[in-house]
Amino acid sequence: MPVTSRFKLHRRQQQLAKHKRQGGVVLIVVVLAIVLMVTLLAIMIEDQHIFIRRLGNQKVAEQGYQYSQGLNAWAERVLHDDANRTIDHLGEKWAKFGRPEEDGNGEDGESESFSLDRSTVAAEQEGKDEKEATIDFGIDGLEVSIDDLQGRYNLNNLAVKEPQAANGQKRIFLNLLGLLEIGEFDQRDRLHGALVDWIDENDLSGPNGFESGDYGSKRVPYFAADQKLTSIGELRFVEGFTEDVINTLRPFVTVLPVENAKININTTTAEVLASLNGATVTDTSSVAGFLARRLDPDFQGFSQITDAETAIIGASVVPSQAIAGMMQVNSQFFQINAKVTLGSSVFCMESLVLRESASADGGTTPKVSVLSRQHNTLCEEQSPITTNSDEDLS
Ligand SMILES: [Ca+2]
Ligand SMILES: [Ca+2]
Repeated sequence: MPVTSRFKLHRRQQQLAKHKRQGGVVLIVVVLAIVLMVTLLAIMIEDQHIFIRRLGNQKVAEQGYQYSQGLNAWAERVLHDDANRTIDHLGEKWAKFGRPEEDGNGEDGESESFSLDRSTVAAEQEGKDEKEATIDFGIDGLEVSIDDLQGRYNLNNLAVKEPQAANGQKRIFLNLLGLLEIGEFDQRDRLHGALVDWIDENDLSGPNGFESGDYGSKRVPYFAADQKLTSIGELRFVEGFTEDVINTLRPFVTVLPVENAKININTTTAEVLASLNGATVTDTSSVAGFLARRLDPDFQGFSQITDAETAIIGASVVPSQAIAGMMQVNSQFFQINAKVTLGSSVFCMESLVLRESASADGGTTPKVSVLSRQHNTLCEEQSPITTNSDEDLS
């Protein structure tokens, strides 16, 4: 074979080998590119899922908020339309609003009007057998109720500065702790001292007090609020107020933006009413007996406080009087509780509202105004005391 041909053959063999190598590299590149694409695609799909989920959550939160707003507006209207603002009792429409009536057998009856499915009602009214088509709003449950906050003791009353009034509030608070069996004698004094120091504007520790200097030496230091409480939950920061203490107190106390809130004897409990005694209270039976009059089906609300004063005097073994100026027969502060259930999500809203009494000159009826609002996505239980039933008093 001539030299030229051998050289050509050798060159072709080299080119073939080169092509083979290049083919291998291309294959690896293609495989890598496919792997990369699949990975990117998987990440994009995952991102898309998260995005869709987030959109869903936002929609539920927004829907829950809007429905809660609607329930609030409805409840405000019910409070506004209460014909008699001089007497407020548990037989009135606002107190029954959203709460199922008992059917006489001790079992809950139908709730008044919370179904959006009007077809059954319409069919019954028109004697039709067939159900009409209904719109699915995607709502599993709408719950709303109104609590009278003046059935509870306002902890911010302890902020009052005038010495005689402050002593009266201290007596009420200690009586309430005693009746609820919270702590021993000296522990109750410490709870009172710590709470007063938490609320008062100064930084001087009072008797049994606990001020910013004391909170500052804790492992995680903080300052005392030195202002009125804004929520019951804030008590967790006050020295001595353990979870047990707070949970026991919760149904009987409230925090209102005033320091002179009176108790409505038409909606309160025996424990709170008996606490309004100038001496140490030992027995709530006289007060419970008085409040049992509310069970009368024809009860129209107590219109004056003299009998309540007599019952309170009977709650103490030593001669004593009811704390002056702490009772009334109507209320200005209410709480509207709204709960919306959308599938597996719940949305709760609690609004503190002020409804002023109508002026004596018969001028325009003051409207109901929202003072504060809390969204509670965990829907923690806020056990109300102003229920329809007074059974626990009997
Ligand atoms: Ca009323
Ligand atoms: Ca203080």
